Amino acid sequence: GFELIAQDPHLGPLMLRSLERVEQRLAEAVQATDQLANITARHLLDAGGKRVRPLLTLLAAEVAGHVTDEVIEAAVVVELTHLASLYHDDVMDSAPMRRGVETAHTVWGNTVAILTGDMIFARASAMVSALGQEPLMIQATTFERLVIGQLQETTGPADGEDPVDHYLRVLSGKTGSLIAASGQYGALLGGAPRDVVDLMVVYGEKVGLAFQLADDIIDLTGHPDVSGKTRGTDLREGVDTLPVLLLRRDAAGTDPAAAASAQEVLRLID
Ligand code: GRG
Repeated sequence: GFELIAQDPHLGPLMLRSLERVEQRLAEAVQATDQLANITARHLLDAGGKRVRPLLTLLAAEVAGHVTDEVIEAAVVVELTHLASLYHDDVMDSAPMRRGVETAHTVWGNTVAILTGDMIFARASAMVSALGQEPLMIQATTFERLVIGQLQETTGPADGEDPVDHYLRVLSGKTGSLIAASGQYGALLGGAPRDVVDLMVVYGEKVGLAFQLADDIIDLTGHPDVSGKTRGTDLREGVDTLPVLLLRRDAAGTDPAAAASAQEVLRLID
């Protein structure tokens, strides 16, 4: 996908230029008055990341109309929100590595990591408030959905709920919501008609699903040198991602060959 966009004679240079502006604004946005916060907030930002969400905001804006200064600000808001959630997520998952570096809580402890996430989230809120009432509402809804998705992952399926349905519900909250918001901001601020802005929610959910599936498979099979993360964090934390849930379903199913091979893999995992 990235390569296709980069090769496009109009979109390629425009996206590269716009992403450079986003990067510049991100660096400014994490500057803090406190000496330690200044270091901890840059820690994960400087470590890399694909910037998928800002790219989606920029693309949605360009398709809808134009990449304006407000669109750049919104692209910064989605990456800041993502960044804040990563600081918190790594504490909750006790993850040792992210983006190829030690996680903030490993270096400075849980309290500093959580407060760093809070500060970055506050910066995102301040920036989005300058974009108007509707972006503010999108931000509030997205934050709530992120938090609820994360909470539901912790609490597990409701009574009688199919584990795969629960997985998809969690995923929609913790990954789909922000990807959907990234498209919504871009379409809205780029000048798209209402139905296109609303369609971004549907689109974001689908991209979020594809994205999280890839992330889950990387957790199982990815090489740390490529993914920047240690392998098997979900398994160690007892989080059953979709590949494992489908194995469990096969293992208990009626097809003997599928059940036997699923049971064999599960023996290695459990
Ligand atoms: C403080 C905003 C805030 C939220 C608190 C912790 C939490 C609630 C939500 C967790 C949401 C979360 C971290 C979901 C995982 C999403 C995911 C697929 C992350 C990986 O995204 P990539 O691949 O990472 O885009 P890079 O490093 O490339 O940016």
